[in-house]
Amino acid sequence: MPVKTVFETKISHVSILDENGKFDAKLGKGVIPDKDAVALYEHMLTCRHLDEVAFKLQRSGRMGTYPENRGQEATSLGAAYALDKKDWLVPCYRENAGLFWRGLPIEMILLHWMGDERGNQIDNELCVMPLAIPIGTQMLHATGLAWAAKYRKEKQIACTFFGDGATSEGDFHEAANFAANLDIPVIFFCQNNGWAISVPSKIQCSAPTVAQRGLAYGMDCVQVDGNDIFAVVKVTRDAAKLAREKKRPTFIEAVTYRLGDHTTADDARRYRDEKEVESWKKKDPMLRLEKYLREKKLWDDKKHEAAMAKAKETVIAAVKRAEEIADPKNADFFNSMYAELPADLKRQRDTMCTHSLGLDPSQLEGTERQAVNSQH
Ligand SMILES: Cc1ncc(C[n+]2csc(CCOP(=O)(O)OP(=O)(O)O)c2C)c(N)n1
Ligand SMILES: [Mg+2]
Repeated sequence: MPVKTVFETKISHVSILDENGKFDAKLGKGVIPDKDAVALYEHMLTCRHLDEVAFKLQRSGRMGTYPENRGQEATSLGAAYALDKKDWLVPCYRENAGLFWRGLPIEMILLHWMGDERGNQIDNELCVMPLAIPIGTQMLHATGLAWAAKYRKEKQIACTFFGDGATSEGDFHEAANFAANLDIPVIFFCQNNGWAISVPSKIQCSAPTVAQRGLAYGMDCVQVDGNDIFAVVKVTRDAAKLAREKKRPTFIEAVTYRLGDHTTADDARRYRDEKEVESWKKKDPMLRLEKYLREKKLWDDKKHEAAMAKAKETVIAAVKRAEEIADPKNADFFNSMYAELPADLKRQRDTMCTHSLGLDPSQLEGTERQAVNSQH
């Protein structure tokens, strides 16, 4: 019995606007109309300015940890632009551009990183899930949301964002297996930014592409230049069509780079070569889009100045709104946890006697409890 090949495959890499500003007219035809390209660039300017401001807020003690998005703006933005307003966006924590495009108010993200849970209480109409800090959990949530939509015979699909590192989590493999085998209309959008904090993606995944991790589960897989918003829009549209019409999941690997530190709690100079960062600065998604717009006479210095002024105004106003919201009460963190609070937690809330405040509620009895009650 001769040895025969039972399976062979290839992974396509899609690029339309390359790092030198060269545009593939055939592949890129009609992907983003001029007016929208300008709006998307203006949006990126605001997001990048927010990064600068958030960094300063953290350094001056006005915000907790913050993860810069710098360099990755084209990924979530391209995807959010390509999807329908009713499709679920299920993020991790570096998708500001896509979430704001959908309509999430900037102050919600600021509140989140200021440690205020109300930043996660997102208007249901936006179809945006709260940021997921535990790596990988959101892929299961997205699969469940898309499964529910299919069950209800709705057109809605889900798109979940995660990093290269997250594809090593069990949650990814469970979600991918479930989605592929049960025909679930979900897009797995991986942002391969080269690093999972200090772990390079080459160590994280020894296969030549991260995309092929999805292949193992039998779903369509594609790699895209994640710093090329045209290509991101195209592959997301294709994936959305497949999800809507055939109820099939797609794995998109968007190759990008985080130009900043992992978060404000990190110093990337300790583990990565400055030369690598410099080489990626040349591939910045904003640089090439700006070049494209200028060549088409859709952008000039005057427009840039006006857009920057507007971006600054927008960000300052959002910071003001976030900082003006009164601090939450201690008891509030019990309120959004359960539909009906269990008796022991209710007792903790009502007496404000909790382990997290350094008080042991089990030690609290009779008159002592009344004393604590009267203090609050
Ligand atoms: C379950 C879990 N394990 C570990 C961490 C700590 N942690 C935070 S970010 C991160 C790296 C994630 O890398 P990647 O998925 O590539 O995302 P990136 O930040 O590069 O976008 C880790 C290990 C966490 N938040 N959750
Ligand atoms: Mg990463």
